Amino acid sequence: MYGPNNGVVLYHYSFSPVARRVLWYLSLRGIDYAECKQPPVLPRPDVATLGIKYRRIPLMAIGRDIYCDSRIILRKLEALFPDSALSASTGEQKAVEKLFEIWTMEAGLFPRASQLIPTSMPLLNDPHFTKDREDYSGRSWSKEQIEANRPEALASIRSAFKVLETTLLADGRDWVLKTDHPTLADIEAIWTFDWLNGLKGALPRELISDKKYPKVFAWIARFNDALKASKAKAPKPATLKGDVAAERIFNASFVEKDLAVDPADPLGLKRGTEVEVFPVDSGTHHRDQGRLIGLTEDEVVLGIQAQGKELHLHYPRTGFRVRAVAATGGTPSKL
Ligand SMILES: N[C@@H](CCC(=O)N[C@@H](CS)C(=O)NCC(=O)O)C(=O)O
Repeated sequence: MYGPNNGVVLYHYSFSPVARRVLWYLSLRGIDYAECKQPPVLPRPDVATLGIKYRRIPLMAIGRDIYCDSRIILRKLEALFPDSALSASTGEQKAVEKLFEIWTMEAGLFPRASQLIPTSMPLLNDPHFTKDREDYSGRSWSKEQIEANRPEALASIRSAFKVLETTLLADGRDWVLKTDHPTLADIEAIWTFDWLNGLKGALPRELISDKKYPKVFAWIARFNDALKASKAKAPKPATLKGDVAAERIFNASFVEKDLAVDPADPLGLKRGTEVEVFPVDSGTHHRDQGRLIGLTEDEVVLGIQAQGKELHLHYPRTGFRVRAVAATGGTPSKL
């Protein structure tokens, strides 16, 4: 479907906890895909060659449509590969899945967790890395600052462990929606906890361990076992160099053909208007500019030109700002 390896090219690096959300999804579904491995810091010429300024990881192409942000990537994989999708079925379950997404991303659990990266980690001793992350996050990555943030971050993360232990997982269920297999709701819920558990030195075990939160730790272990089993069965991804990936994308067809700009959208933007789109939480200085071709309750789509061809860039609505290029003079309010 949609071309070789299903037309899917995932741009990522393996230690990105956000990219793992997508890797896990692809494994659990057994979807064949290609990957284009990226360095953990800028520059990323493979992405620049596509004319994309958005700097975060992961990015995913399906055909000639490119999805920026793991939240929209997961939603689109569910919609474009609907057989045996991992999504919840009832309204109540869908609400749980969505609230986990909001809790971990927008409500700040992951940014809190990233304040627990141990200062002994080699990357935090690499000025190239810390400078890059200061550009990305807009905050200081000095060791002093990280140490100063740690107690509050730890309090916040410990309380998140307690929430899971004492609510959904309290009745001993295997998966958060009481299913017989992990679903997208488990992915939405688990990734920050799993990342911290695997990050040596992030969690002081006298405070946060399988003794204190046995159900959460058992769930993490169960999830990793399920992943291992599904990975063994899933097709092995094709690894593409940047030029091959770009050629594949430029030669593909658009998988989404019915794009429209909602005439009742509160921003009042018209189809074809030149706009810029950028995230407001991190990586905010890296802004794409192009023609507005889609705007709905939950998605923004830009048409951009690169190497003489058109690409469609899709972003979630939440956490992103879209505004007409001519009207960028004013100071936008903070979301
Ligand atoms: N809301 C975004 C968050 C993406 C994000 O924070 N990605 C991190 C990697 S885990 C990143 O891009 N860090 C800076 C970089 O790699 O350039 C998403 O869901 O994709």
